[in-house]
Amino acid sequence: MDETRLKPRVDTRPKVQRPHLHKVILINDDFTPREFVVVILKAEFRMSEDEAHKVMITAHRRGVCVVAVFTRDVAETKATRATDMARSKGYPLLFTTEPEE
Ligand code: TYC
Repeated sequence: MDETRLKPRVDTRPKVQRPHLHKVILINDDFTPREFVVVILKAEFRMSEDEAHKVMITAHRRGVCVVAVFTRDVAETKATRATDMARSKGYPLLFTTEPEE
């Protein structure tokens, strides 16, 4: 057999793409009660009391805090739902999203 002949090589690796992830960001304000922020974080982001309190206090002290990372649709839906929940109670609490690098 002629060993110098090259076998055709077919790349069989699946060309899968990782989904682009987006951060949900909690923004501080001067009016929303701390306990209400904790309630929203627990309800929409399934956080424990401790986790929710840490995220709330970080946003309170630093101005913003990353809540979690999701695919774009999920991040936008959760940020909108959480913001709307606050609006329905008359609070200016705001959740935004931004793409992760
Ligand atoms: N700063 C608010 C207060 O002192 C509490 C608060 C924390 C509001 C985090 C928004 O994202 C926030 N009542």
